[in-house]
Amino acid sequence: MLQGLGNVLKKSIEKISSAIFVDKTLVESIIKDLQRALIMADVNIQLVKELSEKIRKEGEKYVKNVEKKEHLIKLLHDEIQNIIGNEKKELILGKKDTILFVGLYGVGKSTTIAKIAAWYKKRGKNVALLGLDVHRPAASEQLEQLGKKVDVAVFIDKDEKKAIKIYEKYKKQLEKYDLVLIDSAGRDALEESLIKEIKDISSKINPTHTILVIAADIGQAARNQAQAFKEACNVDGVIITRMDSSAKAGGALTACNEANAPVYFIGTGEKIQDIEPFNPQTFVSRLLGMGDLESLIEKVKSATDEKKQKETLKRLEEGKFTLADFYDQINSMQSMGPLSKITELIPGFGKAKIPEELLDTQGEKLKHWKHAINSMTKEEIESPELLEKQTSRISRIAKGSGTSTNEIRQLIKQYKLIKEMASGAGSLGDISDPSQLSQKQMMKLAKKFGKKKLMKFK
Ligand SMILES: Nc1nc2c(ncn2[C@@H]2O[C@H](COP(=O)(O)OP(=O)(O)O)[C@@H](O)[C@H]2O)c(=O)[nH]1
Ligand SMILES: [Mg+2]
Repeated sequence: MLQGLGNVLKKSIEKISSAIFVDKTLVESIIKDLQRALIMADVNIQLVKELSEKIRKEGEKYVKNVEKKEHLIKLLHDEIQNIIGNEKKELILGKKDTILFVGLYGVGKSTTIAKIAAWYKKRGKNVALLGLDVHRPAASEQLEQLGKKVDVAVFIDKDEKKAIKIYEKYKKQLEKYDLVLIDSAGRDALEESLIKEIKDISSKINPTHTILVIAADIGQAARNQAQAFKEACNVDGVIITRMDSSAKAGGALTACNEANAPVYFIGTGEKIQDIEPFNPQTFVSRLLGMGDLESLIEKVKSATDEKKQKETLKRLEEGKFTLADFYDQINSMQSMGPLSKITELIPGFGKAKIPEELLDTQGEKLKHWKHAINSMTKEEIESPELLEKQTSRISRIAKGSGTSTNEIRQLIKQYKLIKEMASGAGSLGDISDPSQLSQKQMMKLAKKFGKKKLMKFK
C-alpha cells in the first residue's frame, strides 16, 4: 500500500546516504521525486507545495555539511509525518459499547463491521451485529453471512423498512452484549436524505462511538466527506478501507488528518483478518523503509563515515581514486541493509503486489560488484584501465567471481564516472573539504556532469 510513495521515500534515503555530500541538487532532486509521488497518491497540491517549501528551506541548512545527512533524513521523515498525522488516536472502548458505522454504498462498511467484530471477539468481547441498512434488499442477508463467518450474533429484520423500528425491536436483547456494531444505510452520494436518516438514527440510538467508513479510492475527497459526516452525526473516527488496492491512499490519509478525523483502523484486503489499527508513526517509518527513525538514523550515521568521505574526496581530487575506494563506497551502501527485507515490514505490501524487484537487483548488483573486485589482482584494482585494454582479464574475473562480463563493464563504467568527476573537481581547485565548496563551484560541477549522479547505482 502506498507503494509508489514508499519506494520514492526509500530511494530518497538511499540517495542521501550514498551521496558524498549533501548539495542543493540532491535536495532538489528529492523534492522533485517526492512531489511527483505525493501527487500520484492524490495528496492535496497545496499540502505538497508547503511540504516542498519546508524541505527546501530547511534542507538548505544542511547543504555543504557532510555530517548533517541524518538531519536531512529526519526532516524528510518529519514532514511526511506532519501531513499523515503525528498522533495515534485509538478507539477506546468501555464495558459496553454501541458503535454506529456510517458511510456511502460500497465502501466496505459491512465487511469492515465483520472485521471489527472478529477483532474484538478475539480480544474477549461478546459481540453482536445489528443490520439497519434497510434500503438494499441484500444488505441484511450479507450481514447475516458475515456474522456467521466470524461467529457472532446477528440481528436483522428483512421485512422491516424502518431502521429505527428494527433497533427498538432488538434493543432489549442487545443489552446483554458488550459490543454492538450497527450497520446503517448508505447512499450513492452524500445527500440530504442520507444525512437526515443518519442524524435520526444517531439521536435515537445515541451510540458510544460513530465511525465513518471510507474507501481509500476517494483520495483527498475524504476531507469533505469526513467534515460533512462529522457535522451530521458526531463522527469520532474513521476507518479507511482498500488501503491495499488504491493508489490514492496518501490523499485519503492526509485528508483525514486535515479534517481532524482520526483514523482508527485501516482495511488492507478483503479477508476478515485484513485490518489493522492505524498508527501514523509506525506507518510513516515503514513507508520510509525502516523500523523506526532512531535505527534509521543510526544506520545512516554508520554508513557515512565522515572522515572516510573526506579522504575519498581527497583521493578523487588527486586522481588516486581506485576500485578499492569504490569498494568502500559499495560497502557503505550495503550497510543500509537489504531493501527487499524492509518491504516485508510494510503492511499489506507482500500480499498486494510483488515487492519492487529493482530494490532486490540493486542489492544483488552491489554484491556482484564486490565479488568481482575481490577476484581482481592488486594491479587491476589500482589501475582498472588495464581491464579495458585487455578484455581477457574481464572474462577471467567474471569466471572467477561468478558474475557476468556485462556486470563488470557496468562496474567499470560507474567507477569511471566518478573518476571523471574527480578531474572536473580538480579543475575547480581544492575540494578536500566538501563543506568549503562554494555554490559557484557546485554549480560548475553540476553543469559539467549534467544529469549524471555521482553514485547512481541503477
Ligand atoms: N481490497 C479490499 N477490498 C475491500 C476492503 N474492504 C472491503 N472490501 C471490498 O469492498 C466491497 C464492498 O464491501 P461491502 O462491505 O459490501 O460495502 P458496503 O456497501 O459499504 O457495506 C466488497 O467486495 C469487499 O470485499 C479492503 O480493505 N480491501
Ligand atoms: Mg453493506
